[in-house]
Amino acid sequence: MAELNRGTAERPTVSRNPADLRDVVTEQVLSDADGLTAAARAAHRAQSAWAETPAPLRGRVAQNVGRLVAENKEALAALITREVGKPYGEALGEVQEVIDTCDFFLGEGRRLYGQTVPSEMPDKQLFTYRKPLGTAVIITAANFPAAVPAWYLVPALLCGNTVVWKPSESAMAVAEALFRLFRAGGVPEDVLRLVHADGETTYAGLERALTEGLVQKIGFTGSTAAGRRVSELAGRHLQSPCLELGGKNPLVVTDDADLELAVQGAVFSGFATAGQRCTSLGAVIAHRAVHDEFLTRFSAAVEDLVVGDPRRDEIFYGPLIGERYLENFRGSLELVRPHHTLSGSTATGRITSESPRKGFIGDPDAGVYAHPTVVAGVLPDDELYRTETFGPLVSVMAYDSFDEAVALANGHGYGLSAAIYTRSAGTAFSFRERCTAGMVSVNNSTVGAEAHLPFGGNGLSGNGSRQSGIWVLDQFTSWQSMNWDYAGTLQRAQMDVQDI
Ligand code: UN1
Repeated sequence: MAELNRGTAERPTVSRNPADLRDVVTEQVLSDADGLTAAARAAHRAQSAWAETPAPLRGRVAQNVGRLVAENKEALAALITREVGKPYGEALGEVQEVIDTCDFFLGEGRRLYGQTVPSEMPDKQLFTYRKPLGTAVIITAANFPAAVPAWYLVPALLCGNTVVWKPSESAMAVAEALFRLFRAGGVPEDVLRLVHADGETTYAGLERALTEGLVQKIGFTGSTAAGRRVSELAGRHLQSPCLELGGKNPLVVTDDADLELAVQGAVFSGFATAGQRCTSLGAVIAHRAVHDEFLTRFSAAVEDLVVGDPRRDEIFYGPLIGERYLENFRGSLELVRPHHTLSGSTATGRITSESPRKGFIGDPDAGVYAHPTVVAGVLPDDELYRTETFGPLVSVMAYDSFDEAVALANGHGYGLSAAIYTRSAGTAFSFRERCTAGMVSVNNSTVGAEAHLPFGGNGLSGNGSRQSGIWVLDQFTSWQSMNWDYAGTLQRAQMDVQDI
């Protein structure tokens, strides 16, 4: 991997408002590889003092951060809307998710429980302790520029790790704002370092930092391809990263489903955040008996969606995060085949004044807006079936037997989120059991996971690591056991155990 050693020089870069590309939201200097390694070195040096800070005090820092984020909720949400085009209502929800994460972990500072464990022998005590790992490098994406970083940062810091955070270049202003709130909440300098860098520089700086023993954990949210590289890099240093990658999340509609509810769930799953969630709906898998009716109602609901200026309450979704995301969406449209029925989109996928959309609010030419698209007639051999589209595009497929529905729900290789709409409890439980996704919803959308449940996927969606809730503690601590023998004579495990 020769390119890993390249590392470009420091240079300024801007992030733009995707609803108005003339609006420069922030200009920041991108670090070179040495800058990232230096940040890891500083964080590494600060780690033992932070680990010695009593955990309840680290919990209080989480409490402070949560309070400050709550006090700045509207401003932070408005910045998310401006920088990544997320509708303001959704952006408020995202900031709430940061607050919820702080709420959850502030109490954990007073727990971080270990265990007392019975011994095979008398006069001997066994204990377990959670130990921080050291320094974590956290690399995050632009679609959830505040909530997903908080999922990593809050527990990593609470557990006594120091952190270098490398946010997306499309969300640098939100990162700066959130970073300032962490610092104001009492996170000392060097305990949390913020570094802006491009992808190649990040790999190069990270590889050096790993080689120097400065980094003990990588947390990565982004594409499966990039996650694979991160994983290979970490693996060479015998580390297992926390990965949150792509999805091709299915939504099964059975023949006994409440079709209206299923339509609402599919619309929200597929088109909220313009389909740019890792949990966004990839394909509806509808029983053939209800397929046509579902498709008619779903297409009509999608046709009625209002797209436009993300600051306006009336819109369902705003622009894509940036121009690169529109390019990616156009690539997805190239996967449409003659046997598919395409509705909604145009050849370019882009909403402009020349390729308008009824109900559009705002200036379509100023921003990067994409048409909502439904592709019917998708078959398991189609590339579209197994490709994450990360934009407002939903495939619709038909199934005949439950076995076939399960096979289609699992067969693309991703395993993040899945939903089933059914009135039968047995069908729902059986789907849960046979589905390989890390998260399953019944009569609810594939998106919208709550901040205190384990979040994460399997297969192409990740390596089984989980974020959120209590489970994330296992990502940022390792278990240390202690045995304490007070017999006064040598007691040999296995050998001196009395039989009964
Ligand atoms: C993501 O898309 O990376 O479940 C995270 C949800 C949100 C988080 C999504 N709570 O939709």
